[in-house]
Amino acid sequence: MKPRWLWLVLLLHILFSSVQLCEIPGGNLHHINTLNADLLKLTQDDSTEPNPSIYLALRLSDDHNLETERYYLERLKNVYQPNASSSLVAATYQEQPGTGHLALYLLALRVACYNMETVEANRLVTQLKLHLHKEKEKIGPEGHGWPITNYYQYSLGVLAMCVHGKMIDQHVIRKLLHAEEDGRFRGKNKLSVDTEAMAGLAFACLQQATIYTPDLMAKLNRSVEKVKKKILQAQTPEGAFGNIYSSPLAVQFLLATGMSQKKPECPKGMAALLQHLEHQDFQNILFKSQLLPVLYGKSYLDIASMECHTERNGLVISTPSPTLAGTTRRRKRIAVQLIVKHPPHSLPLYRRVLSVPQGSSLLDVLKEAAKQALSPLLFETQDTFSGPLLTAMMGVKPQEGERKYWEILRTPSTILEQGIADYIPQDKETIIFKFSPW
Ligand code: B12
Repeated sequence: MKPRWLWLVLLLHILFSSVQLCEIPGGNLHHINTLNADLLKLTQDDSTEPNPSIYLALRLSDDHNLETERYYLERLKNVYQPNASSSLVAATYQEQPGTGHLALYLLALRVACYNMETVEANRLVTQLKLHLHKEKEKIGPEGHGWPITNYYQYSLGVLAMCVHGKMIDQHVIRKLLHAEEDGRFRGKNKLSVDTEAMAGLAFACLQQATIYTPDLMAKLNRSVEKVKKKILQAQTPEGAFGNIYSSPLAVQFLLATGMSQKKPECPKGMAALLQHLEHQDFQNILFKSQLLPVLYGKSYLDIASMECHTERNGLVISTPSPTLAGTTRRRKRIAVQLIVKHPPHSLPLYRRVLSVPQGSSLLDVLKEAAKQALSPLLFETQDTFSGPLLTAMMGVKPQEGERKYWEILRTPSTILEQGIADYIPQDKETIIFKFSPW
């Protein structure tokens, strides 16, 4: 943990230097290095599946630990290309990776300057093409349906193809343009800034390609401006775009599209991000890995021009901070109420007040509820790149293809901006789990 005065000095330095530029000068800033080293440390955890987003962040950094990066790429290959991998302990992907995962992996290969002129690499590109085709078909000719995954992953797929300089079926692009124009990047009647930003990055990449018709180019130009307008309008008084977790990607988009340096929105957003970094002590992996490129003034669009030579190789893996043994004993206990709702049934499927140590995560509360001898809570989770997603409660889960999920709210109706592993409930708080459409 850094002393507070050091954070303050760094923050002031960064804020001062970002007044004119929507970029932070990288390199010697200590806390950028801390985030960098922190992500590097995450690569050492062999117990979790490697995450291409972490790799993208490390590669887009100005400071590297090339050996660790090489090792992590090998781990990614073991998962996504088990046949091509030389490792004997190759982990096999249970099913074919879906659109988003495949797209992230292809971005990882490009950011590593991997030779794509191989049968295996071409097979992956073809696979992504096929995924995008199926996503497009699922949306339907009128554009009223939804992709198989979601528009965020659809955009990631388009971005990955574009970054590799691959020609994309213009119908696939037009579907995404149409969805943007039609305001379909929404969740719960609220703009999904993450999705806008990811689609915006894909459009911005396509803008730079010279292989599409003038009519399509004109549409792309218009959409980039629209995305920019929506993202800027989504800025909160505190400076976040949408919420703090969508802000790194939003700033990536603004950087990639040459946000006017005279405008105050970008430095304001950057200040909010830095403040969050300071206060939250680097919690969320997705947030961290989408933020690091921003701190170097980069975006996922920069992957397209990666050259991979003369890289600064000196980043060291930080040693674990000493834990204060015994200080967690005798924590005050708090009461948290859990309610599980399954509309239209008016009676909750579950309701109980649990007693847990202060500082417990919501996941800890769920585990405590599951341990109760009398009417235990039943729940299931699925590991994702954002952490454990709550997938089933009291045996209720979405059917194959059903657009429903377990929404998490704080009474009376505040939608949580964090998942079960990250959210820390307060004393006497009531958390509602509601099986909802999305
Ligand atoms: C689409 C989406 C959803 C969809 C996913 C369904 C689907 N099949 O597409 C639905 C509507 C279910 C959803 C739900 C939630 N979401 Co959401 N979601 C996204 C979005 C826009 C894209 C995810 C994606 O496809 N990633 C790409 C693929 C390749 O990565 P992946 O890890 O395989 O993706 C899976 C996970 O991201 C998972 N997922 C989606 N949301 C969340 C949230 C959490 C906390 C976890 C652990 C997993 C998870 O669903 C994806 C598909 O399987 C992201 C934005 C982003 N920047 O990632 C927000 C995002 C991840 N969601 C977020 C939140 C807060 C939630 C909810 C907690 C909201 C709530 N209060 O109910 C719930 C999860 C509740 C639960 N049951 O655990 C936040 C997470 C912030 C954080 N602090 O971690 C994000 C970053 C949006 C934001 N800026 O606020 N989400």
